[in-house]
Amino acid sequence: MSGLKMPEELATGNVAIPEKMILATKNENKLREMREILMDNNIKIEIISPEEAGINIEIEETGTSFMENALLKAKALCEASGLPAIGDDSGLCVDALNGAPGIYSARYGGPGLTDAARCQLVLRAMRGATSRAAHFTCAVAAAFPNGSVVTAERRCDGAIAFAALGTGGFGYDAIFLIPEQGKTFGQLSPEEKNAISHRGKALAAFVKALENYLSPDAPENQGENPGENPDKKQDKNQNEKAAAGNQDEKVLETGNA
Ligand code: ITT
Repeated sequence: MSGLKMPEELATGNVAIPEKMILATKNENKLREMREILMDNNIKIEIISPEEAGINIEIEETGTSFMENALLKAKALCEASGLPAIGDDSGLCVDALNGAPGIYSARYGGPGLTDAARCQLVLRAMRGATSRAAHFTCAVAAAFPNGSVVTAERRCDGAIAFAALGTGGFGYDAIFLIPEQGKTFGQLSPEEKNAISHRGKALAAFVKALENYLSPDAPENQGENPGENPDKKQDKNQNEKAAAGNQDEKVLETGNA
């Protein structure tokens, strides 16, 4: 991957290259993983937390999908700070639990539970289940002060282990098994996890979409795989309207792997 050009190297037609972007999260683990992954992708934009930017707002996750929530977070923080902002919404979806905990992953079992207690709740709920298939999903969205958004969403397929294993990572990592490796996310090093995780894949796609958006060389700001996603047609229309001076939101990449 080529990496984003540094601000001084890049003159773009429609938007200033951000030197800093705020990541709309209060989850330190996410912030750390995001920074690691963006660094691996050669991103030259400094990622700061709301706290580091002196902003303290509560953003209600009222969306009905990961992407809706990622956009809510990014837009609210962009509005509050006046800076380009990134939102991430992610979670564990278990087939035998009809997709739960899903978008409620952070709140599964109620507030105040530890990650370990939430893992035990999932393990208990899975007793007698015939399928242990599960996936993590990560939706990432950037919102810019000019109203544009750039998005990407990816998933990582795996299975729910029969017991919590490993101490790495956070959240449900200890019970999320990668069958090909015979290890849970909790047993992988950060580099091993990032290489295959939902967040690693979503951020790699997000970086490409961001490069498209920020690069004057890109012939069309359509994101990757234009035409492969049913949403793309709509995206293209929105981009065309935006190019024609329409103030509508400009959506540059969507889609699931
Ligand atoms: P912010 O909203 O402040 O970003 P959060 O932890 O509430 O922090 P989410 O609403 O996106 O974030 O909830 C994500 C939850 O899903 C997270 O708290 C974990 O329980 C779980 N999760 C997401 N990604 C994970 C990962 O890579 N490994 C393990 N669990 C993960």
